[in-house]
Parts: sequence; C-alpha cells; structure tokens
Amino acid sequence: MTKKNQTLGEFIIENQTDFPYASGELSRLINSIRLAAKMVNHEVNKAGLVDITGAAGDTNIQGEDQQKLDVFANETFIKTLTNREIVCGIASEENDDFITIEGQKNDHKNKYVVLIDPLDGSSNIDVNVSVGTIFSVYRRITPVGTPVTIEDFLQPGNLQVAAGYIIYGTSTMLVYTTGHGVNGFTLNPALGTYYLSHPNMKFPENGKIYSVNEGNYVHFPQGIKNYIKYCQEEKEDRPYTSRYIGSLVSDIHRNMIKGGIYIYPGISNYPNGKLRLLYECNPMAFLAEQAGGKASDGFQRIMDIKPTELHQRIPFVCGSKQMVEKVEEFMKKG
Ligand code: AHM
Ligand code: MG
Repeated sequence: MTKKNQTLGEFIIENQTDFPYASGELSRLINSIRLAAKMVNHEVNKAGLVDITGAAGDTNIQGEDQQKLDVFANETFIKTLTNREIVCGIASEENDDFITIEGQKNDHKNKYVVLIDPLDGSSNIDVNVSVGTIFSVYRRITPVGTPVTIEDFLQPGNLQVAAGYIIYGTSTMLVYTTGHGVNGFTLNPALGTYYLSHPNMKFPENGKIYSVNEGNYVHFPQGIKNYIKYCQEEKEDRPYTSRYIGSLVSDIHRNMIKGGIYIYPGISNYPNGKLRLLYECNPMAFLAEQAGGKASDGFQRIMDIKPTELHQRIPFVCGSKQMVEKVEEFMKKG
C-alpha cells in the first residue's frame, strides 16, 4: 500500500516484504543510498559558490582540498555502501574496475552488488542545470563467502532486483523500483526527509516529446533520421515537441511524467552511442518497464542484452511504449 506523503523510511518498512529475498538487506541498501544522496545533494547545491569557496583541485580557506563534484559523489556513495557493510561489490562509471568489499564482519557474506553512475551529466553543473545519480542492484551469482568476480556485475538487466535515480533538480527526488512499480520521493531539505510525492509513476502509453541530440543528426542511422522527420511532420497529433536537457536523468524523468521518448543512437564515430549499458541504460530500462514504458537498442529489449564488459556502451531508446515501438518500426525498415 502506498500512501502519499508517507516518508521514505515508513515506505521502506511497510513494503519490506515486497522485496525479493527479503532479509532487510535490500532495505538497508536503499537506506544507504538515500543517505549518500543527501550528502551529494548538499554539495551539488553549493556548486554555484565555487568561485567563492575555491574551484576543484584548489585548497580552500580552511586548508581543505576542494574536490570535483563527480569525484565527491563517487567517493560518497562508495564509502557509504562500504562502511555500512551492505554490499559485496560495487562497480562505478567513474572507476576502471569493480571494487570488492573486504574486511566485513562476515567476509563476502553480503548478497548484493551495486552498479552506479554517481553523477551523471556532470558537465551541466557549471551552468546550474540538473544532474543525477543512477544505480542498479543485482543479487550476486557467485557463492556467498567468496570474493565477487566480474560475472557478478555482467548480468543482464532482467536480473536487476532494484534500480533508481536521484535527480538533483529544482527539487531533489529519489525515484526507484524493486520490481513492484516505480515510486518517487521528494526531499524536504529543511528536514532532510524524503516524502512519497509521486506514487506509482507511469509513462503515458504515448507522448509528444522527443529528446535527442539533433546536433549529431548527420551521423544517425537512417531509421532514426526517418523517425525524427516523422516527429516533425504536420500530421495527426504531430509535430511533437523537442526537449533535450543533455542530462539523462532529467530527460527521462520529464518524459516519464509527461510522455515522451529519449534517444541516444549509435553515431558514425561511436556506433554504440555514448551511454553505458550497466550504469545508465539497464537501470533506466528497469524503471521504464516498471512504469509501463519500454527500453530498446532500436531492435531488442535492453534488459535482455548479456553484457560483455563493465563499461560497454549501447544505443538507447527509452520512453512511452508506443513511441519506442515506432522507433523500432523505423529501424527495421532502415
Ligand atoms: P556522462 O556520463 O559523461 O555524464 O554522459 C552522460 C550524459 C547523459 O546524461 C546525457 O543524456 C548525455 O550524456 C548527453 O550527451 P550529449 O552531450 O552527447 O548529447
Ligand atoms: Mg553517465
């Protein structure tokens, strides 16, 4: 049961039994993420003061080193998850390799691995545009009690047990799923409490917004070029509206609420596009499907792709179901 205005803490306790393999571990994991997100939020909100307090790499007036925000976010999420001894391994978009969590009370006994993009869209920070954190949780597949291996991280998205994002926007929100729909919580910064503001979020079946970096148009595959022309045609309910923030979390969040599609296709110099399967596409795909939407690489379901490497990229089409299906139609025709 989801009650609007419930706090995230209350919601987690009330819905613990909905979690797969409920043992409280996943609840504690989500709790850690919400805590780290508050710390990152606090820093992100001060980003505009950088000229006053000192730029990244400088030493501030108190003699403290100023960190770049993406480094800060990476360290904060990793430290919080490590210190609370909740996961057995973490892979981050910011690190070349995965981290094995050692020195836990029950060495390697934890069941979950987390994959995270700690601060996505960080180039937007300098211009005060919203950024986000994206996370994805899997149950380990190697035996409990042994160190994690790469296989624990290279699982297809359809095995995710939880995924979500934090959007540091006009409000800060945590939106997540454990496979029972999608719920959004807004942070009241004065109290440090998240409230259930968007219960049971759903992508409208169809939409009128398309989000793509049209600057790359000449490098797009023919199917995507044709779809963009279709969006711009004066026919039926078209032309659609073009909206592109260049911050994946914000673009998906808006489209989930209003109805729309996000596209980052393969481009001639980057045939697999820019976005990462494990840190960006899979978690967004899980959320999209749980919200009644769809996510594809233009031909097949994102969550059915078996990853081959940690930082693998993939073309990404995600949003309202009918819109994604239309893109697939265009891609098939080529
Ligand atoms: P990042 O992980 O380096 O921050 O890049 C990911 C971001 C997404 O948030 C956004 O949708 C995309 O890159 C924008 O890319 P582009 O500027 O090529 O349109
Ligand atoms: Mg990213």
